[in-house]
Amino acid sequence: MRYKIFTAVLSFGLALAGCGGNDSTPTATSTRQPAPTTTQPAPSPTPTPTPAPAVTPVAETFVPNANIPDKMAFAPDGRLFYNELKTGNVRVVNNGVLQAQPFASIQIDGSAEGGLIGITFDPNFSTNHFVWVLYSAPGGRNVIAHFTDVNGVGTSPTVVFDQITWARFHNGGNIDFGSDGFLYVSTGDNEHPEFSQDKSSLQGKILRLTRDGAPAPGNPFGNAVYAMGLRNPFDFTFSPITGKFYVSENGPECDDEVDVIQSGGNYGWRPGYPCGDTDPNFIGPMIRFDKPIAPTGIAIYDGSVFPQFSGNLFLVDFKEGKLRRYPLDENAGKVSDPEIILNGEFGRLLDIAQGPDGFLYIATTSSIIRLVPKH
Ligand SMILES: [Ca+2]
Ligand SMILES: [Ca+2]
Repeated sequence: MRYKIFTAVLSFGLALAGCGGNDSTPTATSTRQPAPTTTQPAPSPTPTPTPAPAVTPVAETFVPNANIPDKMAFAPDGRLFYNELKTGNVRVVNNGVLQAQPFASIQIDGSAEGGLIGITFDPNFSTNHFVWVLYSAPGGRNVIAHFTDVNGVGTSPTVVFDQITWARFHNGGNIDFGSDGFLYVSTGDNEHPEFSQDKSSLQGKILRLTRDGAPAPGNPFGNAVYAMGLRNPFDFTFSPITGKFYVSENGPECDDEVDVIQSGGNYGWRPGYPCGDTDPNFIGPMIRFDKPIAPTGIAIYDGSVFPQFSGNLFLVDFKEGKLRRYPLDENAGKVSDPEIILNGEFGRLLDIAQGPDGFLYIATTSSIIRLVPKH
């Protein structure tokens, strides 16, 4: 079977306005000035930092047939793992080839928004070979477990945490380790906004756990909860530059958001939530969308392949199939207007991740594509 590889050429405006070049020739030439009587060294021109030229990206197919690849993660050795949302299979792409045998086949409840929803690698993967997953198990719980990677096969499944409930809708979520070595989890409110404001509920939250599934030391409320007031936080990422924590939050018929998460923060989702909320008792979003886009995957770029992307925040969405690139000022906690890189031509989008090769990988509902330099 031949795979049809297609390439969509994307148009980009050069973001190099104001590059003045190396103007090292002095131009002041007044003839009335006396010639200097002493010889002074010419002031050395201040070197003008020259931004690396922009590299035009093009989208190409990487995995042509993928079965709802809900979340992706790169292993430290460069393999791409992804979750098939509704089959419970964790799949592996090794050197560009999708492996026939799944890494793991997990028994899930894939009804409504349930399924295999989270994946990450243990920070100590090189020694313990743990691949961590979050999935909706039969019986109504979202379960965190790890498998041990033995030559591309997941062995020794071990459930670490099974106290998150899942509901047909507003199911969250993802898992990942922070630079503090603890495991973070995003959870949906299960269509109960009051859960999001209840510190004792694990729903509508960011959780922070030890590898054994205990509340991490230093958590703000003395339990597993790290941050609260969320509705349906699909994905999150830690900035590879600052470690700051960004989450994609799905609002009601308004106020899809990107939030910057801090310990003990309350992000405002609650019963009677007003669209465009500005209540100062809650932490407002860094990005807010008036109309629903259903934000999904989120990533911050620190690769060198596309110099003009450095430090930018990337967000994909389910409703419009857009890939947005935001210039991001992490210190100010602000973004500038986005550039739309993909605009629905690949259908709904689920996740985005930077590969070890510096390319950007994007999960659609039926494939994995990637942005590579145009040749
Ligand atoms: Ca909010
Ligand atoms: Ca992701």
